[in-house]
Amino acid sequence: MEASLTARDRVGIQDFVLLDAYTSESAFLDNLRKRFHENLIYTYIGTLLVSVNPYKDLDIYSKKQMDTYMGVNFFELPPHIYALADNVFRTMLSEFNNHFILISGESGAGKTEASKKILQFYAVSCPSTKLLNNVRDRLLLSNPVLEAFGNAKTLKNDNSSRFGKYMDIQFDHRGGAVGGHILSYLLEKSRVVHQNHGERNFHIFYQLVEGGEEDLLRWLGLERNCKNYRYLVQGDCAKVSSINDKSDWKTVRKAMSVIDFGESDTEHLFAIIASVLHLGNLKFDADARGYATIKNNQEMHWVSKLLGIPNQVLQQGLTHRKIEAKTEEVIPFSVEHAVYARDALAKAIYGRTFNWLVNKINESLKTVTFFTHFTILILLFFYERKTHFEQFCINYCNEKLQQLFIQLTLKSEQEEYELEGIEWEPVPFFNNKIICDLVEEKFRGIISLLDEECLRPGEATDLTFLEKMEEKIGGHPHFVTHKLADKNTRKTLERGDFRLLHYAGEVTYCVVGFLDKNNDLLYRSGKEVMQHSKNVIIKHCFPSSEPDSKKRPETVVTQFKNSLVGLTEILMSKEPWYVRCIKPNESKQPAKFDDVLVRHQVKYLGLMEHLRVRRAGFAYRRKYEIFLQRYKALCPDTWPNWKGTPAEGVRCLIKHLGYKTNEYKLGRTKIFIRHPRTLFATEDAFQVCKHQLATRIQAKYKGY
Ligand code: AOV
Repeated sequence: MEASLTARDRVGIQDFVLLDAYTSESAFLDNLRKRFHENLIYTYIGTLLVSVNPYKDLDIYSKKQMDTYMGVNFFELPPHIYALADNVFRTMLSEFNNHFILISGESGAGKTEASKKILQFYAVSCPSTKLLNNVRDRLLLSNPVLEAFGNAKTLKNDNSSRFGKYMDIQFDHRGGAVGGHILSYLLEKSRVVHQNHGERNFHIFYQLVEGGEEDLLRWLGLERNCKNYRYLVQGDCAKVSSINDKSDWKTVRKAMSVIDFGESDTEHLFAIIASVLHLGNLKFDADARGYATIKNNQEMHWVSKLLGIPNQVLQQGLTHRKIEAKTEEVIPFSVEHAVYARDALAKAIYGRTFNWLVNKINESLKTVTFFTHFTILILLFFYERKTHFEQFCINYCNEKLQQLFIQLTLKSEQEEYELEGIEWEPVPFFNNKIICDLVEEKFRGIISLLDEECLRPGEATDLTFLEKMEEKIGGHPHFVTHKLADKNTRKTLERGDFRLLHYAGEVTYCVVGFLDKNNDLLYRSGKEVMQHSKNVIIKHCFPSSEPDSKKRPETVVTQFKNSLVGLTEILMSKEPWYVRCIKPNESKQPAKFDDVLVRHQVKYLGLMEHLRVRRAGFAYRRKYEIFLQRYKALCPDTWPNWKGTPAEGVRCLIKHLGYKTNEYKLGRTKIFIRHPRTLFATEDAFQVCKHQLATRIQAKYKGY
């Protein structure tokens, strides 16, 4: 609780629930800005933590700070990520139930940092034994490895996670970490073969080329110059001032050895990474009939050597495809097709190797027994003005999680009221089911329509998909295209665009690439070629028992939808905690608070909605003993010691303070206060009283 009115004016209020004009977005923003300028980057909405990226190192993450937050009541200290971490941990231990922490926010807002802070806090606060320390080290060290393979420099963030992940940590009954599990989803594979200007490929490629030992590079046929590799230079920024690839390489190698990567695994893994670079340099010529032939045999030699696939087999696979007819036919590729197949193969190899890597880490984190666990869930979040297929998937995911979040929050509020024997007052809120249905409904949702189009190869195109949507869902209030729009809206849409009105605002999607990315086609012959590999990882990633491609594999969006359904089911069974990260400006600068940018995030993170739900009815609630302990000095009957029950003490106290009957309710274990001003008046009186007491004590002992 802030010390006095003036302090409250200066540093704002540490819990938005206590904001007087709580429904106004401007008041919300004012409070956030005020605190940000005082380096107070954390603010609560009840138990939800809002965090604004300071873009500078603050002295708030020391061991001393961790100790301060350990075992202390949530609201007694200034808001902090440690307070949240500690509270989850203690609730888990006392109630023996499972929890999840959902961290969301746009790229560069501080999600990854927040998750690392939570892990570091547990590393220090959990009980330690040799075995537990082992698990803890592995949990911490899996991070640099995952980041090397799954993160990249983007325009928004020099170390941006290009995959979604959730991490499960398992504890024994005393709270020792006994194991973990990581699940990754939707790695942005397209980055392997293409990067926008100012962006890079995944870190590991640069680390290997810059930091790899001489012997290793010679064995992999690589030169120490990123500029020589087509897959590394499309963004024209192989070198980044904030990144030291050489020393990162050392960190990653060391981490890999701790988490059980043997010599052979490591060799095979780097052979794959190098083979992707060589693959990217493959060029094709057209022969007399216009068919593709490989131009640079040297590169071909390296790919073949590193993947352990006979040169002939590989060449055939890269320039021809098998088609399914009565007799198996092989048709040669045009140069354009061959380039497409080469890139598809590079993406598939990298994507599957990444999954292998995650599994490998999981093996090293496996436990035999565990009692309780919680999940730290980090959501991938892209927000760009005009977005593509991947963002469509992500935004759909956000939409689903918003739905889950409203359900869970309302549910827990309602349960608390019932538990306390207080009448529940219904809360009006925006139900985003209508948008979820628009995307996922069977037969007529966008996903169904997209999958349907993907079943018509050769006939369907991105544009026929757009037309199909116009025909089937054209009348939907949350969907619009250039053709359907009114005159004004039309100006803001191009012909190949469609726009969805998400709960968080409008997003325009460019339809180009939807079919292709959803199919994620890897020509059958490409897959078969990989099955010849002697590289153990590739062998594992492309098993020969893979369902025949005659049977259609699930499309990307359907796989994603199914994993999301699984995820929501898991989350429904756990207790939720939220961290919402906000990016204060686009230029990664400290002390710069861009109102428009922040306002926008407050909106699409659903913060006002959350506040409304959380504020429904009563802004403040506290256990009787805690409330009495703090304010008992304000009433002569409760000071210095109250002999009765805490509930009776509070009753006596508020009678003395003159609380109006419609201002509060008394539940079974807690007092509920409707308006913050009531509480503030009490708090201010307490501050005055405390001051008077201190003066009196000082005066009394002056002569001693
Ligand atoms: P993200 O996880 O939300 O983006 P990060 O956690 O990587 O964002 O944060 C981006 C950068 O902001 C970090 O590299 C730090 O420099 C800085 N930063 C974030 N949080 C803090 C903090 N609490 N204190 C100091 N600096 C911070 V992405 O992975 O792109 O969605 O995919």
